[in-house]
Amino acid sequence: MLKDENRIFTNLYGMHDRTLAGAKKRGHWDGTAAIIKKGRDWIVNEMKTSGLRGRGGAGFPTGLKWSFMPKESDGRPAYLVVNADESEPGTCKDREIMRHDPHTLVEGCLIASFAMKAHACYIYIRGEYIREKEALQAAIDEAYAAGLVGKNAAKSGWDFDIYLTHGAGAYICGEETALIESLEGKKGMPRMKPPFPAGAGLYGCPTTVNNVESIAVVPTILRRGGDWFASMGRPNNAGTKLFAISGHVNNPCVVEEEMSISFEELIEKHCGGIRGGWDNLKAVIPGGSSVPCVRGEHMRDAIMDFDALKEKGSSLGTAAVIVMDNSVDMVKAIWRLSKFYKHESCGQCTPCREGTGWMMRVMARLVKGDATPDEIDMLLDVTKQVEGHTICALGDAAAWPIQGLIKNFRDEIEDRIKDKRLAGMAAE
Ligand code: L3W
Ligand code: SF4
Repeated sequence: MLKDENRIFTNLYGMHDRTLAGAKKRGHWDGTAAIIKKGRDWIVNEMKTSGLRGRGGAGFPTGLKWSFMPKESDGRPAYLVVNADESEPGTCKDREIMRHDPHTLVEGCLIASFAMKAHACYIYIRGEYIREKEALQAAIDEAYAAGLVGKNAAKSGWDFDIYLTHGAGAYICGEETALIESLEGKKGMPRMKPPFPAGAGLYGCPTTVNNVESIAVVPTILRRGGDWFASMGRPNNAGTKLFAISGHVNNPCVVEEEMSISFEELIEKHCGGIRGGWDNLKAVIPGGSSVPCVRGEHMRDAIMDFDALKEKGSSLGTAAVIVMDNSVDMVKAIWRLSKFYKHESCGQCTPCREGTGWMMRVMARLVKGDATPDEIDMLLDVTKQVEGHTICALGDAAAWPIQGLIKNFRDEIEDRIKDKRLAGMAAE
């Protein structure tokens, strides 16, 4: 359980002043120049010590990612790009940072950019985030007016500019290379990797793309030390984490907690329990819609971190915890997700373009019970043909929820096929 003194986001619920004056009162922008003057190697090493893993879904170690940026300049500028295109269904944690604690992000952008020799940072914010864009832009403007960014930012000797770019509502632009394409003014279509952005990213220049939460925690980690952050959670699963809990809990919320908190404690302490009690828990998608669901009875003792949820056959993803009670029609719920991925596929690679449509259509027939039992295995086989065979992770994201459904709720699909009355009810 997270102690109050270890909280990084002290204004997550907007109870305090989010302006620069309020942020400074809560300890932000304190000694920023002194941190920068400790130098790049110190910052990157401290980030490695912290054990911070990327908060955008993949959990890639942040310090390691920063260390991929070229040490010596070859004449190309370097860039930091912040992925604020928070679009994964269920995920609404970065939104709270940008609404209520935007200075944590602006200060983090300066320090992270310095560590990667970037004089410019681009924040790419989701098209639907209108108020969040206004709050973040206001924080950037305040930081410019106070000399915290711009020439000789925060009196650190480093010149630094920050630009906020508004997306247009495409989920795929949250994929880092599609985001870069969109920033360049092109259609948001993912690029093949490698090269990774650190080698050739924005305008072909060395670029690091990090999630909002990953960057917003940087100043506090460096003020308090990598060891402090690493002392929370478990080895390989360090620090504090924002969890966005939605669905059939009594009080859905976004909360900062210690990594590796148990699912039961997370739900009891912050959400007032499961709607109708624990016996009413049917399934949980623990990391945003892209990850497989887990049966309710297997979740109660679950540890909420990268390694433990992998052992449960799922993933921490973005820590968007979608709770479903016994009223949920699982087949229909997962069909709805397959419709989403079909809609958001950019269409440039065949297994995803054709596979998402194919999977959605078979799922629609399963909802109606209009299939034969052997088609369940055929559908599973198709998900395996899509998984790992596409340019970006959207193909995997479309395949995994269906794999989770078949693994955990095959009986429900079979019952629908056997008894069309159930399907009739589902179609209503
Ligand atoms: C250099 C290497 N860099 C990996 C970098 C890479 C990226 C990061 C993670 O997808 C997942 C996806 C969603 N040299 C490198 C390297 N990198 N190897 O590390 O890379 P990767 O490929 O593991 O993942 P990704 O392409 O970033 C992200 C899942 O997250 N997800 C969430 C999606 C939605 C949101 C949102 O709304 N905010 O994030 C949920 O599960 O399905 O699997 O930077 O360049 N050898
Ligand atoms: Fe586009 Fe899908 Fe291929 Fe990603 S996997 S590049 S979204 S078609």
